[in-house]
Amino acid sequence: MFKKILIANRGEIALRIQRACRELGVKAVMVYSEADRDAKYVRLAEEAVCIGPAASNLSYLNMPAIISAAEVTDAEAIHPGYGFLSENADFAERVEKSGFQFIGPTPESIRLMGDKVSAKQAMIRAGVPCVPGSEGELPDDPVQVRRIAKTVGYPVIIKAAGGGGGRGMRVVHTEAALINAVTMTKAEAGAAFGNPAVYMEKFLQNPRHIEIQVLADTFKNAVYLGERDCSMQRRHQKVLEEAPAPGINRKLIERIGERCVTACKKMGYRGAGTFEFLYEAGEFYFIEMNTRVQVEHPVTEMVTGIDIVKTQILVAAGGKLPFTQRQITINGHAIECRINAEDPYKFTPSPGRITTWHAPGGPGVRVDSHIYTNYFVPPNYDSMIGKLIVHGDTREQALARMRTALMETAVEGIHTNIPLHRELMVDAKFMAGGTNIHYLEHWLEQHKR
Ligand code: MV4
Repeated sequence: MFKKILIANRGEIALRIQRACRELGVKAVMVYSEADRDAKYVRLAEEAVCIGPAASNLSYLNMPAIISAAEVTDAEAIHPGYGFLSENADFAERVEKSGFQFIGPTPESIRLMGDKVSAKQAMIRAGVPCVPGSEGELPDDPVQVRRIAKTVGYPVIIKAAGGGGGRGMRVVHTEAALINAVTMTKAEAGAAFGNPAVYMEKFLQNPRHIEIQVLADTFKNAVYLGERDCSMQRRHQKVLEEAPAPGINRKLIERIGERCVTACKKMGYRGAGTFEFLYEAGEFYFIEMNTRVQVEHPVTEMVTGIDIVKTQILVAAGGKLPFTQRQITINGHAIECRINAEDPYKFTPSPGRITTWHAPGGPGVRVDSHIYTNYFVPPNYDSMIGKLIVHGDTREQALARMRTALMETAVEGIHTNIPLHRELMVDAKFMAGGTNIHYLEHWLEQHKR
């Protein structure tokens, strides 16, 4: 095991990784920006290095500053968390060229999955079901593009190879609108991602967003830890997640999970990863793979009892996965509500000083947050200030526990989206389970105030 690792992130995930380090007996070096110097996890750390001013591009995205911090503190490995540099293949490469272990997959895996066209091709080769569409990048010839769209069938969606997470895509309903949409998406993709390549898929109208968590070691062992339902989202920002996904056939999930495992083994995948699928009419369609630990990893931890962050560190240190697929079982149900510093209905950010913080508790309640009374939420970063996770024997019990936990939670001094979560937990359609990716946006439209 490593003696010391550097945590190249901030906020709740920095604290989450620090906790995993303590359990493993690994020393953690925290890096922080000037805006985060008072953070509790920085104060609690044995070592902390300021890497620059508040602006992310000068601190948490500053590769030389982070690598220098690892050098001066004699850390052996770097955990990137999520966001920031976590899926930057060049960073992973620079970390390893500087003699540190990157706690994540190889730069090659990150690059392969970062290009959504090569990712899809790798999945097709591994037998992972994908959305029907162009096999690879769209050609320049408009005649061929029209022919592909005709075969796929309208509506289609044009997506940038360099995009992902909802960036660089366009839905096309008619042949008349096709070529212009392709031209526009290519131009935007070239400007935004430095890669004008686009591909085409059948546009699924009412899917759910279901993702499969995997873990792999460097000895060709890989497992899947079941699925998460992340359909409750607004503008590609997940609002809450749960595991397992309500109403989906377990045998089908097992078959898809096995394909994900096969894909991991084929590409020599290492560490934690997530296969994102759209699920519609009883079928799974791969869309993207995330090569990092995700915000919503706790719901999987709660239903499997597996510590994903500890396992990331273990396999990065050259350890074997400490469990086999047969030993992994899904127990009960977990729900996570993301707590954001924002207006609950207008969604405008609400940074500032937290004057009161009362955390909930009781059986099956977990709080992943770095906040405290008198904490100042800086305006420079994402508005998520923590996550409230509950576990129950059944979905109904988890819902009941979440309602109680949300009732007990008090945040004063800033606005949060807790009132929105309180309403969603008593919404009849959400309570029934299985709402699709459009449900929350429609709900918000109807509950305008
Ligand atoms: C799609 C789709 C429908 N059909 N692809 C958006 C984020 C990116 N990861 C992929 N996205 C979508 N791809 C096909 N072929 C609908 C979406 C989509 C979506 C997907 C997951 C979660 C929320 C979403 C919200 C709008 C659109």
